[in-house]
Amino acid sequence: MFSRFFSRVALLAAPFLAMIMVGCSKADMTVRQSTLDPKGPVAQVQYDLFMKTVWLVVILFALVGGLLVYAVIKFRFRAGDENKPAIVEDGHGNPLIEIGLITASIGALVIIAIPTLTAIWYTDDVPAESVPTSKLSVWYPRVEGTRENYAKAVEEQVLEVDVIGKQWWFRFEYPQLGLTNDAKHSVPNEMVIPKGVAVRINLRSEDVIHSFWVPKIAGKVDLMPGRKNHMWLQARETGHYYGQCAEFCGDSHAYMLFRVEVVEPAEFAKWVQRQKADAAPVVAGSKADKGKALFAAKSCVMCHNVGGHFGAGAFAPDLTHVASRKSLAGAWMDNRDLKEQRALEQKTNNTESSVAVDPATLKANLIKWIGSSGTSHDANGKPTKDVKPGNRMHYYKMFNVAGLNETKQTFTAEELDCLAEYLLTLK
Ligand code: HEC
Ligand SMILES: [Cu+2]
Repeated sequence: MFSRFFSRVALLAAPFLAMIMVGCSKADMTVRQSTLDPKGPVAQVQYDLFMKTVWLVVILFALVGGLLVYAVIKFRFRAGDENKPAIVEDGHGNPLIEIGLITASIGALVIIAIPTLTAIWYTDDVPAESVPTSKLSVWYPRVEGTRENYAKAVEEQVLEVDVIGKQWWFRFEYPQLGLTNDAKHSVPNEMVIPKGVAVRINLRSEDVIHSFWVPKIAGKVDLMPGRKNHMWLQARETGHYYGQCAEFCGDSHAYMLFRVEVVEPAEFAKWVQRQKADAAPVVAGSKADKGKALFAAKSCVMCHNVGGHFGAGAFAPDLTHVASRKSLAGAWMDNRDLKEQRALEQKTNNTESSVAVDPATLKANLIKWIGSSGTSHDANGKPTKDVKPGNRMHYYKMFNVAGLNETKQTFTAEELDCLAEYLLTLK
């Protein structure tokens, strides 16, 4: 009766188990955020540690489970056992076995501790702004390869990126390159880094605690208000990587994403030049020109910077190059043609390959984003769903700024069209 029950359960469970196992499959490279597909030394070290621990635990499980099964079978109840005493008299046991088990347990812990500590130190060994060569770690190279490579990387190549967490988007600044919010050149949502270069990341928050995590490259370290945290990362291959805030931070935490674009060093240099350039003038009398006027009239300038056009806003994402980015609104909205993107991913069998921005999708996203508001109501009087609940753009009330409330949901379709046309010129 029992065995029939169990075999039924097993029969039912098998397909589910198989499905779960498919989720673990390393062969499916189309998983966008996977710690099992490391693409940089920090993620690699963490992955290696994970695998070492898993194998040790599998061996222990087989050993202990095997002994248990052996004991159950060997000492099972047999015919004729009725006359034996039900409970075996308590004895002290075997001191040799006891000491042996304790020693083996300590041994297993030590075996796990060595790679764990090594990995922690490695992950934690953030390159300083300028480290004297004598202080470099000798026994674990930061850069894959030789110690010389490591020394060279630290001396010549360390790129510094400040990551600032906001509810609910990330801002990236490159202090060495003059791309900062103070200089009116900061980069929201998408961190661009050169391939193979060690990147020192300084983490700050302007409101609550957030956490920085790019599963395929590195993570995760918290961004704390009133404190600077540090981490480092390096990417082995060029591509488009998916990141996410990994610490609950309020309404739209689940929509607080970001991207890391890893490019060839030469392309990175070009990118930096483009970021430093101001927006081009718009054609007088065009839709974009009308949009630009609306940008000032509808208070957008209060919060947003557009280099060369408007320079007051420092609170919200810098829009000087908004049309060149593949994502919007904390990377929650994707500006690529997603059908094309999916096809490319399937063809190349990885999610790091990326198609370019699709202007039509970008325009639709802009209109949807600017036009939506959590305080709008549908025909039945129910609040409409916002693109990002609680976001700091549509819920102006938070700032107690007189007059800002009135700019809510008062866009005509034509106004939205003009605003979008204007933003599309900001490449
Ligand atoms: C009260 C400040 C504020 C005002 C006013 C404001 N925004 Fe925003 N805007 C934000 C914030 C904050 C975000 C980021 C929201 C998020 O991702 O959570 C944002 C995001 C955006 C984005 C997406 C940018 C990106 O790269 O992700 C666009 C485009 C944008 N706003 C356009 C506008 C336009 C057009 C106006 C005027 C109609 C406007 N904003 C007015 C605060 C403001
Ligand atoms: Cu968060």
